[in-house]
Amino acid sequence: RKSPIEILNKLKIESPFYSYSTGLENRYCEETKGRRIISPVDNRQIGEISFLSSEGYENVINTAEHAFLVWRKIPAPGRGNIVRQLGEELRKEKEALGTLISYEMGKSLQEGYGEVQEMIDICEFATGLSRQLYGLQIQSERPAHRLFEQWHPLGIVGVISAFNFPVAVWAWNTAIALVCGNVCIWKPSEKTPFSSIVCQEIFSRVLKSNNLPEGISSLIMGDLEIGKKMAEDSRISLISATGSTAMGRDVAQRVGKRLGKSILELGGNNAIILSEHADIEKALPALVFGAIGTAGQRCTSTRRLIVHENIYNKFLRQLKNAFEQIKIGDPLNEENHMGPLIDEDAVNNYYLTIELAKKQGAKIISGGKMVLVGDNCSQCYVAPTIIEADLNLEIMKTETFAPIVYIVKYKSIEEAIKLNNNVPQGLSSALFSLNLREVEEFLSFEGSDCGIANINIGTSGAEIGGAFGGEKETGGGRESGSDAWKSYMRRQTCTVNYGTDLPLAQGIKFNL
Ligand code: UN1
Repeated sequence: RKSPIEILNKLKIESPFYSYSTGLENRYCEETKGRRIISPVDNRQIGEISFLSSEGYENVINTAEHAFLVWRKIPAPGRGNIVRQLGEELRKEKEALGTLISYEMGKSLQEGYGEVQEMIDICEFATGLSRQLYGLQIQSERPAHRLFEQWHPLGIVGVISAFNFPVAVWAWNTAIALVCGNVCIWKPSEKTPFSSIVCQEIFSRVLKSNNLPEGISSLIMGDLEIGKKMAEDSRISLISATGSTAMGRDVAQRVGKRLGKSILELGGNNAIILSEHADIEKALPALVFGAIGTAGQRCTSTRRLIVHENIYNKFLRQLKNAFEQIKIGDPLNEENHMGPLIDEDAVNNYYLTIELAKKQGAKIISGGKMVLVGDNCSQCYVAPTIIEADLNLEIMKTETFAPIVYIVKYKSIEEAIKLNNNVPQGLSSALFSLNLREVEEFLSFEGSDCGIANINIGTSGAEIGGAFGGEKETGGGRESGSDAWKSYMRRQTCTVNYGTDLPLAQGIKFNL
């Protein structure tokens, strides 16, 4: 197996848009404001990146504006053909890129591969979509008039993505935005820059071989200051931002001030309701994967378990047992279920949350401590944690990006739904039950208030074909499949009068 450092060394990229070093060559020096990128897996330095200067930023915007004029002229199926090629290149690099994601971010190798697969899938979806950007024909109230809707590209789309899905979220946005005729500027998380550099490199290969300008897709390295700059920049028509609710609130205000468009995909606080009518054996792995997958750092991670009182005690024993079987360690070793948290700040948040829960009267059933997994590993490995909670536990309402799950008891399905909805966030939710009545109640308008509502599967691991996003503090945006593409285009309502008279709508008479 190639080491992730070797994969990086293979890619000697010279671009005006970012500078980086592989750690071995140390080409980094452009600016004082940069950072060392350390793998949470083994504490080794992967490389160093430097942030883009203001001059560099202007360069990126100008290049993107130019590229837009070329790109929008290509018919949508032609743009789809380019996105198809991106998907094909990603398929070739699935193993290498998946390994790098796992090493840089700390998710399990299987999840690293899964993330690349998600990118390939969305490229295929977008390729098909490029022939289906349908408008609507509307019946006009006036004779000899044709009324219809059509969709045009917006211009520059800014994508701000988070460390937990360092590349898939970029692909959901970029593949769709591109077939819609936009060009994209991507600001990835500064915690996982190398996975994004590889994607940029792969895509520039595709663009070059088709004689297309690089500015169709640009990469910006920077911290939140550059994110703010993008949010305030009226040359960027749409900002699609994924991250914390605090970040989204800030982005929304900056974009709102200039009346720009935004798609926000923010925090989740996702619950699974486990009914007494559930097939518990099937539910258990879904529940455990939801809680500990990506070390609890997905926005769709299962954070709350709402369990029927009749099965509560037995289930809690099973869950505790399952949690204690979780193998924690190097995520590149496929025997392990769970890797590290992203960094020491994340570990501190894990402890802080557990301390707060205790202070607020909750009981730690399992976990709650750091795990030492060997000499060559980092200090970022923690034990998956079960916290038995009172219905009113305050800390349960906040999202902590860590493998912590709260468990509470319920009596009636109505009460369980109320608990599900009783948090500020509204991303994903699930009910395990074989009882038709409660299933339909959960899915009805009186049921879950989340953007995603699942039956007999967990809260995480959504397919790309559906629209992805959530309500309330999750931000309300939708990305990925279904008709989410409409947010990446501008709608135009057109009325054509092909008659010889000029009748006015609403029957208004106006004679000159
Ligand atoms: C995220 O955590 O920001 O549904 C995205 C899922 C993944 C995407 C998560 N497909 O868990």
